[in-house]
Amino acid sequence: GDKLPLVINTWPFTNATTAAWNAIFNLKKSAVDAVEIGCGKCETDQCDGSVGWGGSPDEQGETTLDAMIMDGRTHDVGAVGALRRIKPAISVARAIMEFTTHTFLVGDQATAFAKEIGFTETDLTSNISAQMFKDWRNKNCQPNYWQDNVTPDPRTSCGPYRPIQEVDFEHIPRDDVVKKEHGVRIDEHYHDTIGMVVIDSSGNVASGTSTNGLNHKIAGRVGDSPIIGAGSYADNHGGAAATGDGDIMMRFLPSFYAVMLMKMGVTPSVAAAEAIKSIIKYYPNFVGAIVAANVRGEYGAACHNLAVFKYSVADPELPNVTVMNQTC
Ligand code: SD4
Repeated sequence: GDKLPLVINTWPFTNATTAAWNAIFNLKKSAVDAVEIGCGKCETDQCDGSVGWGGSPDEQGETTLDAMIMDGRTHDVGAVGALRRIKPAISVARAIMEFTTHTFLVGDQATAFAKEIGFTETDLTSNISAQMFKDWRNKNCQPNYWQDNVTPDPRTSCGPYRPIQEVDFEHIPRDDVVKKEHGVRIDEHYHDTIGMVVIDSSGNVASGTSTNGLNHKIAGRVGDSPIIGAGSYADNHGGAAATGDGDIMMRFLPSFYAVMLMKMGVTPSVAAAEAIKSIIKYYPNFVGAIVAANVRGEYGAACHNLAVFKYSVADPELPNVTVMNQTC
């Protein structure tokens, strides 16, 4: 049967899948439009608190956003990292792609660009992120400066903070350096980052990601999600998108690798598995997952250190937007 168009995205973010499917299938919009609409839906819904505003405060309490969008037909890309005070990160990424000759803008200057072209500046803090920040400070800051009336200096008073999950210290090269660890919190209950691939009925591929990154990251930290070939990648053979510990994943460009494997004729499932394998060879404790799809409309996923990785698919052969369970 007809396997295209196709929408596939990380996690059971089915509202996002539905929005992208409606765009590509019913409204006959482009694959790039569908990715923007799908990821944008997650930003508005604040999917699991890990996409969009009001989640994952950094160690100074601020939520910042990472996003990218890629048109596999032209290899045109727009990406934004550590975006501050602007909510629709995927649309800012799209605007960078459409309205500039640049590829990747970061931080305050990305905000300035977004404002210049009409996006509204707004606080990204929610009651939830404010509380998360407060709880984290209460647990980790020595001394308890805001209660003890000590000079507030979160940079020196709060670190190094504790990992939520044990990390692989084998790979830290120098004993005399204490690495600041972020809390890797990805599991079935913390579905982090939307990564989406959309393929239209003519085989045009687009991909994108949107996330607020990791809880209590050092301010200025940019994850894998906006990095081309890490967070996602698309060309005229297929597309892939990743979720998980971005500080590790970005060292391997897993989305690029999966797409290159598909280009050489490897199935999406095997390509995804190989991309994950390339990471765990070096980082066996890595937590993450990847989805992949080719222009024939075949798709697959792979994951590591998750009980099960759920992802969402819509295509003409499935009756509805469907949540798939990938075991690791
Ligand atoms: C990041 N990959 O910023 C994202 C977040 C994520 O599970 O997917 N966490 O590292």
